[in-house]
Amino acid sequence: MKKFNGIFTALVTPYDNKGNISYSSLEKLIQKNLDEGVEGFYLTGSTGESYMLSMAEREYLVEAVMEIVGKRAEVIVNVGMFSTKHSIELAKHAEELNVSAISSVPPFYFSFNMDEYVQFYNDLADAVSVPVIVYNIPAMSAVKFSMDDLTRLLSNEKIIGLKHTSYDLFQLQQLVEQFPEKSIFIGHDEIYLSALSVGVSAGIGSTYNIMAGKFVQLNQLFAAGKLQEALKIQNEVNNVVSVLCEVGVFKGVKEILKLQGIDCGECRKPFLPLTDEEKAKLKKVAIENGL
Ligand code: NAY
Repeated sequence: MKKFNGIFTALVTPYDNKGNISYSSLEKLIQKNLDEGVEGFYLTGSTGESYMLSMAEREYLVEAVMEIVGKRAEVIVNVGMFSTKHSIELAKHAEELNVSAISSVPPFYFSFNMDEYVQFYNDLADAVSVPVIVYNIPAMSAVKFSMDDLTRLLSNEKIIGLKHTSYDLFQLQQLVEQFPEKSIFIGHDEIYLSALSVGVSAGIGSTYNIMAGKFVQLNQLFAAGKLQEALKIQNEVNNVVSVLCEVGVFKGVKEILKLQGIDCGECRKPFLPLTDEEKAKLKKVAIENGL
């Protein structure tokens, strides 16, 4: 069974000045992340504004990223949609492009029962030969998986892992302990070091776009047992995350990327542009924390 380790940047979707996906900014963003040592990319997740992209744009983005990345890194694609049919369509498209794995949020808007969610993931796994990763994000999907539910899901051997975008460290520890062969990703950057302490060895995050190097460093320091130094880095990360959460994470990440020389445009409406005051706060915290 394939097991993923390391840092996976949940890419923002860069737009040009007409609001279309910008290939040239995507190239710069990918190169920056590779230079900082990431293992791979997570596409069309929350950070990638997936639910504000059309199906065609989601497919184009995967095509563009695969062309740019080549064999230099792993690529995981979120194919979450409202129905199984459309998720399978995106999954098949991603499979044709030879992505490393697909991932999916549980179908949302309508509330389904647990048998329906489990069937959704099994259908997805049956439809493609690439591995499947469950995207657990209760705050956005409003679907809360218990350990029993996750055990049912992970009993399918084609479901090789889970992206845990939750602050529940107890559930995270149980997952890592009970499923050592599966890839368990931490999806909250502000508890990255805590996740390492319960045995996690992979992460998917939005703030990696602007500071992947700090997470690579956290892995190295943790492996070397230098916990005080690791905590110092995590605290720097969290100074930035706390301002990002205040102004809106994806808008804020794009603003800091602009300061770093990569113009990704603004997040799509209904997100509103940042105010000058918010931009100034971001600039200050970025400088103070070495970005
Ligand atoms: C996604 O799909 O892009 C992700 O889930 C990436 C992980 C991010 N979670 C969310 C909900 O966006 O990086 C985190 C998050 O932005 C960060 O920890 C701040 O809370």
